[in-house]
Amino acid sequence: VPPTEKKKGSKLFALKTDFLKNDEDSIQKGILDHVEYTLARTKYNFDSFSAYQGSAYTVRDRLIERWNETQQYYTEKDPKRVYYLSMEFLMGRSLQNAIYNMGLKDEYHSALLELGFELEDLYEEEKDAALGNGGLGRLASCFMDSLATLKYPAWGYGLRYNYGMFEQGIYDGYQTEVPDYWLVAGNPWEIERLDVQYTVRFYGHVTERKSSEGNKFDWEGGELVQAIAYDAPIPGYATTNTNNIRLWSSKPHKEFDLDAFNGGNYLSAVEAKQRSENITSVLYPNDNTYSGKELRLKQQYFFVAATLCDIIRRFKKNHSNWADFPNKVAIQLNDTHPTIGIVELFRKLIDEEHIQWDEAWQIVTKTYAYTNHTILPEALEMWPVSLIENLLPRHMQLIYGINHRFLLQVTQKWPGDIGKMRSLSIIQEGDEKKVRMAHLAIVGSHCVNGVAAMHSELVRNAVFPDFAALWPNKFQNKTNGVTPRRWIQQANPGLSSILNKWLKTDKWVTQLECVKDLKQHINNPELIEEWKSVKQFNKERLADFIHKTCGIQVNTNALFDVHIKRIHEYKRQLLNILGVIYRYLSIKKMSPKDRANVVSRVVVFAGKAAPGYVMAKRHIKLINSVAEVINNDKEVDQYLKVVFIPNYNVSIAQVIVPASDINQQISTAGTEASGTSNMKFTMNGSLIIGTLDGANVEIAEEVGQENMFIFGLRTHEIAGAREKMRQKEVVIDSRLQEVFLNIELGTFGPPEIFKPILDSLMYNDFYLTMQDFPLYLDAQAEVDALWKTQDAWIRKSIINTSSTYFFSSDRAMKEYAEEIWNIEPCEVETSDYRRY
Ligand code: GFP
Ligand code: GFP
Repeated sequence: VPPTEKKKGSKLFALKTDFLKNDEDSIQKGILDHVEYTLARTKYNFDSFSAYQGSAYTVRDRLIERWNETQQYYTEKDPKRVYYLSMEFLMGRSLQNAIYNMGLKDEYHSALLELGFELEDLYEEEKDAALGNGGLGRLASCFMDSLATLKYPAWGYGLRYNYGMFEQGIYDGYQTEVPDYWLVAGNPWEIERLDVQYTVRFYGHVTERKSSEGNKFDWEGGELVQAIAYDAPIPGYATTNTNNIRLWSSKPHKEFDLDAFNGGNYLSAVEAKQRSENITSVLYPNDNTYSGKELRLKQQYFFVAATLCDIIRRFKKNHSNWADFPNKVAIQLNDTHPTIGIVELFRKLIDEEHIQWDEAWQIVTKTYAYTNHTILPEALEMWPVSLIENLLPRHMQLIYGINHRFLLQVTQKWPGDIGKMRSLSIIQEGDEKKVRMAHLAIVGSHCVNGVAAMHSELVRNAVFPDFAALWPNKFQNKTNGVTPRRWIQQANPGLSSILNKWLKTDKWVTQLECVKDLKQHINNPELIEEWKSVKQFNKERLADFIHKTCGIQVNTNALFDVHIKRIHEYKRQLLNILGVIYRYLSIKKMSPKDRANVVSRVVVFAGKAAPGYVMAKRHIKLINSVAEVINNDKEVDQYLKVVFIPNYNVSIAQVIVPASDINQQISTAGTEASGTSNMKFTMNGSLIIGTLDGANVEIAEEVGQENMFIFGLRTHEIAGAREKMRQKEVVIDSRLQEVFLNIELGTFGPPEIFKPILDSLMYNDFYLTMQDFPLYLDAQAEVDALWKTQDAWIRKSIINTSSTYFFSSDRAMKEYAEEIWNIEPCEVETSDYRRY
């Protein structure tokens, strides 16, 4: 069902000068009007939440104007667009971001003050939009911000889950999961588009018809589901350009199930319809593991089927020649999750547009590009052939055809090499045949990229070496980045003021390369003092938050040592907590005189474990049990506190990151594809204690290893270290033995709870925690030593911030635009009275 076409000639540019005004009075009136007419509350008496909602609606009004103007402009200019397909967008909060990006902070601040509200308090009323698990989803959101800011004609496409990332509680030290029905708080940031709907088919059968131009295939029958668009405007910084994230929600298809109805089965007909709403019900909470659930595959297909209808509709507004498609459309696959979209576009070209096989395949591969985010084998998606055959019968036929032609290429390159064919094939043979989605993504794309230099090397040389031999030019690196708008300007107002003052400009917000000039002032005591006091302010802000959420009082003069990310064995929160235990035991043994030299620390953890990941959840329990003992031990009170902040999300990260002195990026070398919190911390002047893994390697190149605490096994040493572990040749460090002993003796609670953790280390320490432990302690000792010379520390902190240009998502997006998508900025012409 195509959306109703707009009548030709209904241009809206003439309305420009009627845009809403941005002075205090107009904003105030807008807020009050929304309180009264949208929320139906009296404007003479309303609370903070209503003030937040009223403000959000006035911001949204302004966004809609810019957004419509942008979309109209793009339609008029018809530039090549990029479509970023991602099953996850971890957007966090929107009010502050939109107000800052539109440049209306002061106006909103004073408009609200007169109504009796502090703008900053209203930010806190907003619930996070958490439609993502972790790094991958947050990356997508940072990219969206940069694309709009750089004025690229870009769209994000995804799913509108009713339940976002679960809410984590901590009870008795264990993680509990509560569904996050986020829409119950209302969502002023989305616009329901009943005018944009498509029908998606599942199951059914394929019929072959003879025709004069060869055989035709019709996919018929099965179940129909309706996809409805929900749009979230994405404002660029200081520009009219406002892009869009379009999220699909599944609804029952309007065609009534007449058979069931006539058979008197009214209720079962209703139930069948309810099932269709399940598709976009829940975000799968999985951290780098693939789940073979049919519903997940349904989500993936539903997502790309609706998205391609929309992309093709837009293309057809101005074009009839399909050869132009790759010149007007670039599609980026954020991981393999949307890979079935390759086959879906191909199917539409062949079955619906009647384009010949080779020509259709050319169009497909020129259009698609694929980003890989992990090399952990358990994360690689492989769908059983039987499942696809049942759910998407026509797609399975086409996959066989695609694979057949691909394997002919393989034979040309390696004649008679059955092994190569087997290892490269899109289909994995075996008891149960499976479709390897990563192979399909590589074969169907013109470009494959990893997300940090080292990761891209591993993708090319370790994971897919034969593909790289076949197509050496297909493989690229695009190191991740994060947006300095959210992660410096919004999260750290104190640091922003310092940058504005010392750089004598706020240009750094969009041109982060400016921050390198800060280095000139590195020895200026005034800067050092300001730096200290901003950090202090941020630490107090976090201390208040910790007190409010965990009831723990922390010393804000202590070193804040932070480890926040999904809980996973490869990220090694375990290494950290074992180190904490050692620190605790050492302090306990010290004489009062020695204790005087101890560097006080507050160790902060936050992060969620996938609900089915038993070992990760045990690590959370261990952290909390250790925290319980340490925090209640009066003897170490002033030296050590351990805090696990529950329900980690984007808005909590915005409070934690600016307050940290060091941050832990301690994954086993070769396992973390990139990491992005490492970039956020570095921007905020926090020093990394970390391994040479993922983007840490490039951060070290920019910042200098002497301004970080790098330790541990290197990637090329990992295989050897694992062999040593298997041969039982690892000598356990005596300090670690002492830690184990204390866990076994019950110092931190019933030892049987933690036995599986210790066993995992003793029998199969795959992530090499034991071998890195002594090196980790050495690095922590260096941290303590440097902390004692505060001015030297601050200088390193300044160097970190001033070396972060490369890690801006603006840089990343420019590289993608120029080297993968071949798109150009399309700046919306601005009219006079608006601020920008
Ligand atoms: C068009 C118009 C926009 C309008 C949208 C949604 O965009 O102004 O907001 O439709 O109806 F240009 P496309 O989705 O067709 O690009
Ligand atoms: C994954 C990888 C990270 C990488 C992000 C973004 O993150 O190393 O930085 O994707 O590319 F593991 P998660 O979604 O697993 O957190």
